[in-house]
Amino acid sequence: MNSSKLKTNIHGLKGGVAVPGDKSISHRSIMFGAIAEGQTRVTNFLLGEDCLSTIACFRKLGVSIEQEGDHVTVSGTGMEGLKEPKDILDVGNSGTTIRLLMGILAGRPFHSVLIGDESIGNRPMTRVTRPLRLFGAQINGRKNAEYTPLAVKGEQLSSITYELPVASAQVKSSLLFAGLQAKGETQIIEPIKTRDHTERMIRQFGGEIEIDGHSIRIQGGQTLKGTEVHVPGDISSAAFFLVAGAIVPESEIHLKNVGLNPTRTGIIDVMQRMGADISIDPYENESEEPAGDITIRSSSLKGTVIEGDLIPRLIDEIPVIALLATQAEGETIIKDAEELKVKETNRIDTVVNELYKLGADIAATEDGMIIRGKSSLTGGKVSSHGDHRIGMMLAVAAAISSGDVHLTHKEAISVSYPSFFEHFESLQK
Ligand code: SPQ
Repeated sequence: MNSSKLKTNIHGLKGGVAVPGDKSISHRSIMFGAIAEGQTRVTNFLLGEDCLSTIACFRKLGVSIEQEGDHVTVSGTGMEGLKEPKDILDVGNSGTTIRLLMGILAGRPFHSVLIGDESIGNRPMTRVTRPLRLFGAQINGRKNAEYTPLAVKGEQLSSITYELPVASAQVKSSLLFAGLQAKGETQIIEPIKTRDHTERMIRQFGGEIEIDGHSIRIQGGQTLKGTEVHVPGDISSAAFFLVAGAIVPESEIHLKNVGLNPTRTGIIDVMQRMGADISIDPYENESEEPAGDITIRSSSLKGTVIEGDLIPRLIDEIPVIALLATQAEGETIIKDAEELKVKETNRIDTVVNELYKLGADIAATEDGMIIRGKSSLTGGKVSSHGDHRIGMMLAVAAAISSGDVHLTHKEAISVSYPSFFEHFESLQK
């Protein structure tokens, strides 16, 4: 197997990085652009493989999408204008694409088949296929539509009231897309608040949505209008440099235009609680999605407990927070995070196993992990297991390792951050 030797023993990361556009917002900009009437212009679109899969799927649904660098123009067809795809819709590695797309297809009067890569084939889909069937959609697939390949035959949908059994922005968003097409008012109740990009975008595209605590109501039959979407930098990508800046000695990193939506900033709260030296300079603009600049400097850190309502606000950052915790004095406990088991990999197992190989004192629990610091990472042979976030976390771990670190499946990083190594190296000069 091909493995890459990563840079180790790094000191003094210095400089600035503008991380690429937010993945969640980029996906949604294409989806809303497609189902809206008129043109949508997107700037700072993420050119990661996942978002390119979303573009490819909507082209197959008859939507004209032009892309020039990170500028994308979507010629919206309106919900009614989507066409039956003549080919299979391949979502690649993207859970967001398949789950949200199913909510749109559930109400379209045609037949479509969805597949993805090996990782997608192991990720649970009943969380969306069950409620979409309650709306009236016909969905078939392996193990009673738990796994891909999935076949969707859209129907005229009837609204539902649905309490989400798991805190998931993907499930919520999928049901909001179905609710937009259903007769009457749909109500969705979240157990814990999750990222709210879909709700914000419905308003941005001229739609109406009522949010009252954990309850969301949407009327079916609304027409959305194309608009301009400026995608802020992805805080989930910035997270790797936030942690690198905190743990690589003598570092100072400036991160520009990072999305600061409060449903995503759990990592900042946790890092501040652990003693990180972070300063935030929020932009004063009217945009739907808040953003700003962040500066991080290395500092000493202490362990903490991460649990409950905080988990959905930092779910994708847990792999790199686990690395951060290896460099904090004392114990860090991460709990209530069972959802990590159904990501691109089982992220409890992959984080624990790979960091353990590098010398960390880390153990898995039923719903998270326990990390004891501060430990010296000594190096070893590790793998991303095809998971972009594990790959980038290991590259940052290598930076503080004393011995050689060899990484296999480094290519997975292109899913969300194709220029990651270029940006990381620019801070090492
Ligand atoms: O799209 P995908 O593959 O599910 O990507 C991940 C990631 O790490 O990039 C999760 F593995 O992000 C999800 C996130 O975990 C993106 C997302 C969204 O855009 O709505 C929501 C979260 O997933 P979930 O299952 O909690 O709704």
